[in-house]
Amino acid sequence: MTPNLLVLGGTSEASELARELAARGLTATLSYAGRVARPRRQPLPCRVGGFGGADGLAAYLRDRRVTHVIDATHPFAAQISRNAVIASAEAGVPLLGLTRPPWRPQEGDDWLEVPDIPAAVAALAGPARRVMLAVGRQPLAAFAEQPQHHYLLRLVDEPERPPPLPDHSLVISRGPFSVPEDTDLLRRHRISLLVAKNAGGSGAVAKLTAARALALRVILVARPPLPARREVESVAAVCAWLDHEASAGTAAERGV
Ligand code: 3Y8
Ligand code: NAP
Repeated sequence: MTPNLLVLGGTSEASELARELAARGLTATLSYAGRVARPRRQPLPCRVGGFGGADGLAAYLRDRRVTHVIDATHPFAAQISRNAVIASAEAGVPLLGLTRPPWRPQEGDDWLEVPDIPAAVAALAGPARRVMLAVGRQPLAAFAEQPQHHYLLRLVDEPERPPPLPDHSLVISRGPFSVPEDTDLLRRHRISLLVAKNAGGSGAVAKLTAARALALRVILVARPPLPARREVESVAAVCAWLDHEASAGTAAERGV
């Protein structure tokens, strides 16, 4: 059975996997939700937009005769990951998650770990401070509950309407980010508190390294729970799984 892979993308790991699959000449499609105006160019054919829930994704897998799904989406993209578990089971297509471990506190870190965005908002109660929100665009509205702060917002695209925070400044920048640029950003904006998601990985860790060096407090939002599924943490492990699948498939075709 010739592999026909679907990679659910939107992360540095997905881009690294796309390069490896293209180098191997494998038939694969990279899928984006369509959250940003100009997603990174990829060496694989891309599709952009939702599937229409788990049923829509199952239909896509059947109609396109997808042989394997690799969920390389972000740890906070819980809905698509839940849909992928349901749809791959419904369509009888093997699923593998490609993820990264959460960041763990190191010597010198001053972290307040909270379970979700509402808890991060609640933790901002108190006198006005200069706060960097490095959580993207989607969760911003929740922080309107704490309007007393000056917020530094980092977004991928210019927002269509001003964020609902009375006192804010905007930085339009997509990662991956570097420690020097994040240190300079925090210093220039006199930030005293950073809010971030525990995304893990290398693409967004610079701000935490910078915060440690500047002895800034970090409110770190824990990732949402994901359904049980087979998971790996490297592109090499994905390729090993695909090689195993291929040899198992060949053996089955030979009836051994
Ligand atoms: C559309 C596709 C690559 C992938 C790069 C990674 C690294 C840079 C760091 C900060 C944190 C944040 C945000 C972030 C990072 C990588 C990775 C990562 C965080 C792109 C991309 C898409 C998105 C969607 C976007 C979200 C937003 C989140 C910005 C491409 C650039 C904050 C997550 O405006 C919006 O609607 C933005 C939405 C989901 C979170 C949010 O809730 O707003 N990512 N990010 C994907 C799609 O359409 O399917 O253009 O490459 C991908 C990347 N973003 O190949 O180089 O792997 O983690 N993305 C967070 O971690 O908190 C920025 O500012 O420090
Ligand atoms: P989400 O909340 O888990 O998913 C919401 C809906 O968006 C899904 O049900 C699906 O729509 C669609 N969708 C999400 N990812 C998709 C993909 N890769 N391909 C096709 N459809 C997708 O997703 P999210 O948190 O908004 O993340 C969206 C994208 O941004 C993902 O690619 C993710 O990897 C990337 N990203 C997210 C974050 C983050 O902080 N959440 C950070 C970095 C990158 P249907 O139900 O219609 O199928």
